[in-house]
Amino acid sequence: MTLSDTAQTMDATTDEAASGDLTDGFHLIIDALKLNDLNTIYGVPGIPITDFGRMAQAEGMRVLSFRHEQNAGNAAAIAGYLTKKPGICLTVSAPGFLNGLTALAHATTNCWPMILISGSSEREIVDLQQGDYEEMDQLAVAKTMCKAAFRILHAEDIGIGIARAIRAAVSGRPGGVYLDLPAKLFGQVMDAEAGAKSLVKVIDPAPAQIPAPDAVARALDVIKGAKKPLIILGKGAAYAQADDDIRSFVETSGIPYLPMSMAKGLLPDTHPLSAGAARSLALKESDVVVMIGARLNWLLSHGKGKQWGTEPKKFVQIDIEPREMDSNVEIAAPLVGDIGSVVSALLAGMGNNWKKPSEDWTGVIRAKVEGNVAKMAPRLMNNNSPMDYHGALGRLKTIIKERPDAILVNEGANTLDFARSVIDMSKPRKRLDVGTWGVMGIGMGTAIAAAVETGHPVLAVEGDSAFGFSGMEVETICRYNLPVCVVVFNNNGIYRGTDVNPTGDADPAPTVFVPGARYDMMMQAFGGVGVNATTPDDLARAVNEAMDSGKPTLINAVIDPLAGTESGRIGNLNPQSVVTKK
Ligand code: OXT
Ligand code: ADP
Ligand code: MG
Repeated sequence: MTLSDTAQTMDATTDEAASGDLTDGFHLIIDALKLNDLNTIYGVPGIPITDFGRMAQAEGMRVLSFRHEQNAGNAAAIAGYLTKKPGICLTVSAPGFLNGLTALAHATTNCWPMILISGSSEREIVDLQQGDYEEMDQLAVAKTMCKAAFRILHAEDIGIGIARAIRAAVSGRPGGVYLDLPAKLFGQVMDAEAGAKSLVKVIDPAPAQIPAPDAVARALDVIKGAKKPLIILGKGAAYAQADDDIRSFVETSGIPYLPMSMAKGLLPDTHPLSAGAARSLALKESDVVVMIGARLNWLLSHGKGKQWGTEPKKFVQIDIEPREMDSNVEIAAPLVGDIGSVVSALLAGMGNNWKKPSEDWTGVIRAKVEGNVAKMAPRLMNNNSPMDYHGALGRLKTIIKERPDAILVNEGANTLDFARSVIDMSKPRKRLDVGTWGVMGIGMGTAIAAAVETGHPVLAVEGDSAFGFSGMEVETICRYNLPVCVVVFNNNGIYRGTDVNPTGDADPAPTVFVPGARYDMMMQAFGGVGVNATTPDDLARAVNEAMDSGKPTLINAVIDPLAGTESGRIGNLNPQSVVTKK
């Protein structure tokens, strides 16, 4: 079908719909999304959803086309995190669906609301496995990867189907939902008035979940009994958008807090109660730990072992998901409910005369924080060329401090781990990174959605390997003229760019890339600004210029290939054997 044929079909469809007589699947889906205030679609066009995308744009939705579905999916996932509404990703059947599925699983793993909508091929042919175009039983495949999966077969079910997908994504523990839309559904026609009546506006999609009063009293008792309490804030706390109550809880309780990576900025990292720069000490020495929207998974060594020291621990855990309790260790005081309701109930129960922890504890944490910060400070001032991580990140730390509304996207190994501890965040939900899976490839999709959803400038700090997973989306950034500045920390490889092939063959070692690559030229190819920076001062100048102008920019930051370490801070997770020869 040519473009003009398509336009004619669209006109005909629009005319009929406008006449008040008939509507169709295309329009019912658009109307159902808009009715529920879902106005942005991230996706990749193709059979059978090309016209749907065109019509959605014509009907006033923002439709952002990507170069690969995984990046569109990552955009939708982070849109869900930032807005508490499901981010929408739209793909074609089989391969497009599978490309989007990684992101759907990523959203589910991180507890972010997202809906992956994929067109699918003829049910009759797919189910008999007769070899249709892009044949796949997508619903069956998706079911294992997300929170819920639905298929809509009839136009009159579109309203209820989309309502069900929205509620499944955002209620309780948020997550990813798959919605299967067979090609035939789009063209199905029904009476327009009946169609309008069939749409559902979801009422109170994520109802408050009030904690039981005895659970609140139990938790306060446990906290009162602590000598060395610690609060751990996770990205669930950031997602909940209960920022004022969380800050009041920390300050009223006087308890030091440790932010997990994406919870940085919920309170400013420079807050006197932040234990971020005394992480090891705080985990080891604490006796009562209050978890708020964080899981005791690998990122917290499952709540046990060397990292947690020998001091006996009691855990208080606030989470909307009851099954999270006792997942790794015993939880002495489970508080099941939404973070906003639970924290305000705790605050009410604490009253005005709450006894703060003694200076013996908070003073030790404070001293460690100040010591670690002072130790790092001189390293951040260096102007070495080639750059090391500290010299480069020291400049970016200042830039983010001066621009507290900017959003920092961050992925890589060393690039991720150094940036997390060097760059202070001062506002909630401004640091977006690899999340629970430590997945590479979130960079450009995340940067695009952050710019689109918030309108704020975005600084994406990317390892050269990490960037490669979504690098083609710089064209998307240019196409939509988004205020995104990408800094590629180019150390010629994964972790370090110095490995050699021990056999002496011509093939390079598996972790090594083309040395001296010029990623800045990729941005120039699409009309954006590209800069090659070899000193921290050059880097600072180029980033400031990009953040001021809002022009799509990519800075190739030349980093010493020797500067990093294997796997950054998590090298201990690499399997070892006494037999292995390196
Ligand atoms: O208290 P102590 O003394 O312990 O000190 C701590 C803090 O107190 C202190 N600190 C501070 N000091 C001073 N000042 C300040 N402000 C301050 N703040 C903190 O610093 C230390 C460290 O603090 P931190 O970081 O909070 O603590 P710690 O102990 O590190 O915390 C533990 C963790 C586990 C919570 C933390 O490390 C963490 O969150 N880690 C996340 C790790 C992660 O997710 N990594 C990404 C995955 S790595 C690997 O898998 C990669 N791959 C494989 C691959 C992946 N992932 N995905 C896919 C789809 N395919 C393949 C690949 C390919 S990484 C990678 C590419 C890598 O190459 P790149 O080129 O992209 O990147 P480069 O490495 O740069 O080359
Ligand atoms: P981090 O990686 O920062 O430690 P996790 O992703 O492991 O954080 O944990 C987030 C937790 O927050 C999940 O267990 C999730 O169920 C929970 N959560 C998400 N939103 C809410 C909410 N509104 N109220 C309570 N808990 C929530
Ligand atoms: Mg690298």
